[in-house]
Amino acid sequence: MSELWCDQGQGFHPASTSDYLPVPQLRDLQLRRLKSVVRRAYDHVALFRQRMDEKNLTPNSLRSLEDLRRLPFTQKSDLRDTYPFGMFASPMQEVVRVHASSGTTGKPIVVAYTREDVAVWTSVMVRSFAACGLHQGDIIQNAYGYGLFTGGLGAHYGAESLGATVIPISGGNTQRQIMVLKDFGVTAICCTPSYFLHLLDQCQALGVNIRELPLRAGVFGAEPWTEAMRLRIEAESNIEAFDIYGLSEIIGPGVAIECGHHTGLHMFEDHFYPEIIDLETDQPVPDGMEGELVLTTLTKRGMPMIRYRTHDISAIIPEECPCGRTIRRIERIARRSDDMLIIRGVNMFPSQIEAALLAIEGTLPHYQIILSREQGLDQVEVQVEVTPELFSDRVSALEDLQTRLARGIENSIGLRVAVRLVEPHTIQRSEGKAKRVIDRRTL
Ligand code: DLL
Repeated sequence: MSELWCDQGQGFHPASTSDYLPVPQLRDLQLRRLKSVVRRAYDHVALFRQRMDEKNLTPNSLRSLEDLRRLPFTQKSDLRDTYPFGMFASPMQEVVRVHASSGTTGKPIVVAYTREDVAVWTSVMVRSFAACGLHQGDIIQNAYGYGLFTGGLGAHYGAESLGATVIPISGGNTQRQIMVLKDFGVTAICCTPSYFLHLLDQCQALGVNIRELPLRAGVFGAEPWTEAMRLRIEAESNIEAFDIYGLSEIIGPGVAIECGHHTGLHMFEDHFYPEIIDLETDQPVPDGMEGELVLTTLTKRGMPMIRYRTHDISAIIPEECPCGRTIRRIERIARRSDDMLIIRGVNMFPSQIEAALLAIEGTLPHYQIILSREQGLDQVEVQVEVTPELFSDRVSALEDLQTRLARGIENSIGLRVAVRLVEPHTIQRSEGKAKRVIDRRTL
């Protein structure tokens, strides 16, 4: 990893040579790294070796980047099935950090970083911030959550290494966020786009004119958002809004980022190799066509991921970007091919709510999850039918059930939700697949 740092008159700026490598050199580098990461996964991850053996493949089968398509996919369920550490390729002594993210059931998926992985992660976050025009002298309010979620620490290390001043405020406590935004001369903010909309609403309610503050950039990600949201954010706050993409399984934030042209997200493909596969056939599609994004980590040591199915829908943009970066762009991610929901930046699956409901007696397996947005904040209501016996019971029994369900769901997904108990047969039945989720979130 050779990151060139040079003084461009505004403090130290990462010139990020890796963003501008001549394409043949980049492909060479990718192939060399791919061979080495496949070897590492084969030697140290039993599940990967077994899948390769089943296909009669060895790391030596890989001669070109195109050969990648012959390799087996990795799925989120593989991480769940080998919970907690089964996909690690490094001994625990070399793992300096773990993070975790929601799986489809009660258990999270766990990801590992060696010291080298943290350094790579930091470098791609530095390159991300630089693509947003940030540098030493910027004051970055980092409102991504710190903890098992990768957002907080990922952005933190990157911002610090950039030479900027980081305010590690983490998520939540909107009044304090606004006070800091106002009083600390913040020039950039990192948070989910929906939380920023909430901040805008609250600024207005508190009579704070955000347009008069030095804030000039927002680095928004961890959930899908739209061009309409960007337009509203930029018009109301007079900042430039950048889309940042990433996922725990691959590294966290910093897999791809928009540059100032805002025409897709540049993938740091010297570290993460993208493929797009057809949703029906699972076969790679040509550049420009939409499909599921599949990612291979080229340099990860702690937990390499080979052909990881993100379930995020995107396309590779074949045209060169006017910014001159040679790393390719992907289309912004607007939807997924599975039923994962992202609520206030937290990932969850309806199956997690279902499991929490089924664990408690008195409910019927009929429920619906209703998502809405109030003052920019996602709200979740879980409507659940209760048994006829319970419904004719005392009010206190119903209240008690409601509390237990809310607690069970919160334990499972880590978010407080409103639970509404409804009479048997009130939730609309569907003739085919049950419609479990009604998403009324707009803007
Ligand atoms: O959300 C990492 C992250 C943190 C990215 C902060 C950006 C900023 P996970 O919690 O593992 O990791 O969730 C990953 O979130 O597969 C997408 O479905 C979704 N996602 C992340 N960024 C974007 C984005 C972090 N910019 C999952 N646009 C991914 C759309 C996004 N969806």
